[in-house]
Amino acid sequence: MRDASPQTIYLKDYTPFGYIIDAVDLTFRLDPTATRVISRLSLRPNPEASDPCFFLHGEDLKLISAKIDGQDIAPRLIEGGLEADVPNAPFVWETEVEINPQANTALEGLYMSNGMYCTQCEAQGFRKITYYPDRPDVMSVFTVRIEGNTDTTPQLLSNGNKVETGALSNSDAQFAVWHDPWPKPAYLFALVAGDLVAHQDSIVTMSGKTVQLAIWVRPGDENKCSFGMDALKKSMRWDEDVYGREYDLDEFNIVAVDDFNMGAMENKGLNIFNSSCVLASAETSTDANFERIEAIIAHEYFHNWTGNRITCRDWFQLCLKEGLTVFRDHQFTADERSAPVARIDNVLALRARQFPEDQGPLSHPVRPESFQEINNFYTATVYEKGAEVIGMLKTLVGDAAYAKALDLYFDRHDGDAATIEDWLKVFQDSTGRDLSQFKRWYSQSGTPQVTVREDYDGDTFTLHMSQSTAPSTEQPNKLPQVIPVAVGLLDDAGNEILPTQVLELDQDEKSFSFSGMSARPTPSILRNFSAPVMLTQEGGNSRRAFLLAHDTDPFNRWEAGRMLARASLVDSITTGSAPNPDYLSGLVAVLSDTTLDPAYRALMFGQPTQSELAGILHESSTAPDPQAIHDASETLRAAKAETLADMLPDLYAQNQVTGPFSPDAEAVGKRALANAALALLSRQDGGATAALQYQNSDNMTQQLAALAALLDVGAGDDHLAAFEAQWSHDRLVMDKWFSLQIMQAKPEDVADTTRRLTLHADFDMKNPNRFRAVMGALSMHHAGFHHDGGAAYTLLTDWLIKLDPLNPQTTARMCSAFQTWTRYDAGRQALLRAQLERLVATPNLSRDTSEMITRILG
Ligand code: 0A1
Ligand code: ZN
Repeated sequence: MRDASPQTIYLKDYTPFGYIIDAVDLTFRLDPTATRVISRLSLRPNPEASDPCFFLHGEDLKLISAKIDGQDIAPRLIEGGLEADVPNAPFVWETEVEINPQANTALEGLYMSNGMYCTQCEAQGFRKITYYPDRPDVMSVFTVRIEGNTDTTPQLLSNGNKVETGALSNSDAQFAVWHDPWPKPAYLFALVAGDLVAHQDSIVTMSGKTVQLAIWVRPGDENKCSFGMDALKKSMRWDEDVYGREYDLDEFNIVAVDDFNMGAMENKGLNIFNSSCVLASAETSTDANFERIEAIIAHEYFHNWTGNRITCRDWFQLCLKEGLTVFRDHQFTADERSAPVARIDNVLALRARQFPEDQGPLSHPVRPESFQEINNFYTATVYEKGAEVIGMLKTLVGDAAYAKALDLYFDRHDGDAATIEDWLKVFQDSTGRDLSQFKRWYSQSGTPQVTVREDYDGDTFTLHMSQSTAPSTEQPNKLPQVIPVAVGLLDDAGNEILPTQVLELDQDEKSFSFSGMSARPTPSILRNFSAPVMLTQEGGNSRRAFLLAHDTDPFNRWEAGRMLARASLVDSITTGSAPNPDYLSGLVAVLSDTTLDPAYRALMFGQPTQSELAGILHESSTAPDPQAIHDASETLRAAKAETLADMLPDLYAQNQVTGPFSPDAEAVGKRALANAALALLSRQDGGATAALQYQNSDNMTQQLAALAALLDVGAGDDHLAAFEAQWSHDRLVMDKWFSLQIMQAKPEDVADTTRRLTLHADFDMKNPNRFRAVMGALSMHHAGFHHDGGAAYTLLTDWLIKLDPLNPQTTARMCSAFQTWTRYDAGRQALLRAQLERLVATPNLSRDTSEMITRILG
């Protein structure tokens, strides 16, 4: 949406809408370029509102007619919508508008993807469909009639239950009527129409009701639905078992769409998925894809209660539904797969995506207090940190109290558009605990820094903890937050002498003592990553090596290895020293321990990302040198390959999975470990084992890992061509082909490789998945993106300028590639600033992109 003077919207300015909508009746007459939408709203004045102004949002709509109680009227068309004088009594409002789905490349509102009609209404897309109070606190009961061509749109889907279908007289068209009995805000509205086939199933819910389930896909994709369907059924059962939540309609539909800005959308009874987040097969999907699909299906399903039955009063409360739903999908994954592995994966994602956000110019509280474009706030802070905040609340009140509070939340707020205040009050009322300090987790931005000092007097061991959070422009003085710090104590032999306890650090400084210690214990601090903070502690590398060998907390054991690797890398980068031998020998010990889960051992192979290292150097006031970081990371990998040389062939061989492919946790773990070994093994054997694996693989996990290993050692060109020939018909697999070449390129070749790929016939900038596959890989290749001269900065900016008029949302999201620009040396900063200024000066730049760049420039 183009807007000459972007307006800032504030949480403090909330006022309720002046009218209640008792019922919404919509009729769609589908046409690719001229769809008619007839809307009939039954309204009455809202007794709780003080402002009777009747304003309806509307964007890019051609108004055909408007009526009040059947009488034609002429509403005032103003920027962003219309106004009208309406009765101070119940009345019926009707409009007919025309819209052009085919011209809608922004993928917001009603648009077309491969000949199929599809909607995306969160956050503010419904206003591109019809005039409506497009705000989440206006909830109503929707009935939707869809009329479409029988040949091109044999399937007509919307929210709720299908109540009627039929042919339209004297034409080749048909109709379907859908009724959703549950009041919902407009952002949960959905419509899909097209030539689709269904993978169908059913489930009997906890109260004995049968629900029809379907995953709708384009013909040809029907063999890629069974994994998603199983994930859906598991999610439904899990929500009954763990949260007592039952599904509430007669049917549940999922649709796969190729052109979609995000991962998926929880529209009531009709979830719409980016096809990359639902379609799965052994041949085309990696294990990581399977795991992601399972988590996203769960996430969208769980929204049925946390988001749909209880929604948000306004968009500032986004974390109310997203933080809680991410937390629930994390719990689900931990239950379905391995809890420690799931926790490590979550923390890796948090550090990779949320920490940089919190430490840079895009930092904002979990509940922001202002925005220009809400689509820019679907962030790692709202989602991932929002989930961490719920996890801390659960840790602080305990599992039983959490369960009780959630029951009260569902009882008290079912059907409401709620706030964070409502959420916290539920916990206060059910536990009696004062949560006013805890609330700062929602209002203060930034990652707290926790420092721990130790004291031992021969009997009492004391942990002196302190916390601080760097000031930000809006919040120059951050107040102490309540931080649950899970701690255990170990003796010299690694025995646990104090099992995990949760210490509450709720002041700037606080000490915790443990008496009766006959010898100085070793603390294991922040177990299971009990709070989203950065921790500084005593003990250095010898402490880390000890914990890597002995910690009884699996997260902290992994973390000790990670911190050793990190320290080794930082030393190499800053002093040129060789990789730390304690890290390498500790790794040998852990990887040889066959009692440990293969998936967990596979994670032990990992080392901090180059971008993470850049952040750490910046925090310690050193401008990161991307090439030096790259070289040190490569040297460490080479040292690992050498140190582990004797064990790699065995690790590889012992973790081969036999029998038919399955993406279950055990098989996934073994493949992850074997492929981690393969990556290093290739450095010894020049890619011979990888070439064999490539040739023999019957699944994408093996094929792609082999191809990556071959490219890594410079022996993959033929395989790359073969891969393209094999998969050129499959969009999702070709996304991998595009990304991998950039990710595996040498830093000096990254910009050229990317430029070459943008000239490939299959590079389609209008498809967000393809654009992200290429431009996302460019921006994530740390040393390549920041390579001397700034060619990659210019290339990315060129493409953002091209995409913005077509798809502002995806453009704006990609701008976060620049969020860390102030970390770098003056030369790079000047190059980056020049591109940011070129971007922001682009005529007619979207509100989305302009807000992002303005914030990034600071
Ligand atoms: N609510 C969805 C995410 C989502 C948000 C915005 C979208 O379009 C702008 C689409 C999806 C979720 O959390 O899964
Ligand atoms: Zn969500």
